[in-house]
Amino acid sequence: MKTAAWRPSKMMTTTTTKGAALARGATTATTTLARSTTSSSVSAGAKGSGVACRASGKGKFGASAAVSVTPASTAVEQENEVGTMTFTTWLLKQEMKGNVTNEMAVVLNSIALACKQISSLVTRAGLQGMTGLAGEQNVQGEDQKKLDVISNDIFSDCLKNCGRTGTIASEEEEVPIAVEQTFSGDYVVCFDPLDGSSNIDAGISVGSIFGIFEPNEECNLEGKNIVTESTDGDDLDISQQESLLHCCRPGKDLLSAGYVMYSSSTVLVLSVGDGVYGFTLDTLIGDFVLSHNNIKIPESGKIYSFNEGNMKGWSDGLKNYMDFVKDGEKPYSSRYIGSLVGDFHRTMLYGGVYGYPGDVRNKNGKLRLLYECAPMSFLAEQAGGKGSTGTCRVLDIVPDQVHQRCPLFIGSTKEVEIIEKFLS
Ligand code: FDP
Repeated sequence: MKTAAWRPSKMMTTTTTKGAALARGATTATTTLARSTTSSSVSAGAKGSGVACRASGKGKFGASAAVSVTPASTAVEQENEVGTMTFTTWLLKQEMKGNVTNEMAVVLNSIALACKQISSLVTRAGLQGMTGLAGEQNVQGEDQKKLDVISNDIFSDCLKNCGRTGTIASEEEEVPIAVEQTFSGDYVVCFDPLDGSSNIDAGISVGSIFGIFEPNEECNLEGKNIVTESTDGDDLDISQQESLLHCCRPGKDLLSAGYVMYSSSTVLVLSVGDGVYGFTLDTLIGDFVLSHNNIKIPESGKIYSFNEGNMKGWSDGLKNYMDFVKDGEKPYSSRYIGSLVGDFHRTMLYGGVYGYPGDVRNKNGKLRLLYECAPMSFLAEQAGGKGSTGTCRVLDIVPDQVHQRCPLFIGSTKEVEIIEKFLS
């Protein structure tokens, strides 16, 4: 692929940088990009028909999407893309490689749009009276912050309005929702719109996390081990049960997963099943720009990230591990923000291990499988690391509840394996 073919045309730059383009939704941006690419190098699916490029399997899509793709960029060309390639352009490139459908690109663009809006709110929360509690509790019995509620609305609206999302499941909603506005694609998106929100009022990093599945074609409830009532004990109707079935899938079925960290900069990190890429929000142009090319977690790293205040309730094996990391000539360093996205992002870049174990009171710990542990484990594996419950691979767990919790040890492969040994 000649680099020139990928340079944003004037038209693309205008479309993706104007705030108005954001409000109009991701569809416009994607189709404009598709049109501005040399037609000889784009398959029918990538040109925006949205039909030829239907999902056909995990992480890779129909051969039609890849038919006329030219050879991969050289390492040097990829390096040149850092700091210049926008997220939308990158998505188009993934489409041409056959890694995403046209429809999936629209969904991902709508998530990027939601996260830009949330980023802006997080930055100004202290000035605009958006700190503090909303006065309600979410389904997990946790106090909802005002920004939790607003972020959930933004995330849900963007996903619904893009017309390519069939089912959404949010940390803030009791049951998954079937999206009426869906036009095609019907992707299933599980998300936590604002993770780590207990940190907001202190201005500490928070984040959004998401995972995307194909719609479950075998959405037949018969014989499926699915809960038929909500956490409040209300019966779920058939549509709600089907939505649940769409979401209750093992992480290994994810097509894409990612997070956005709202910190000193806003960073979108995601995988579409072909490595992990990071994009930093350039607030001057209002767009995410490639900043982390093909992230790989260091194989080992002497940083451990646990809430040691909970140690009293941990297993003996884990207590022994805590002694191990403090032992020896060069003990490990302890780093714990208490905000999963921030702690995981550091682990991705510097190596080490993040853990939220079960304890005597909560044997599955605190973190939620579908929109915390599974997406992060998908990213960890894509970056050459590991996500484990201590005894098994997180991505193999098939949930039977949307808000199911799971112990998590994640990060550098060697470090996670050391913990597994202590726990075996
Ligand atoms: P929060 O409660 O602030 O939303 O699962 C949510 C989470 O934050 C994670 O982001 C964070 O890693 C963890 O909880 C922190 O839990 P502890 O306060 O128990 O350490």
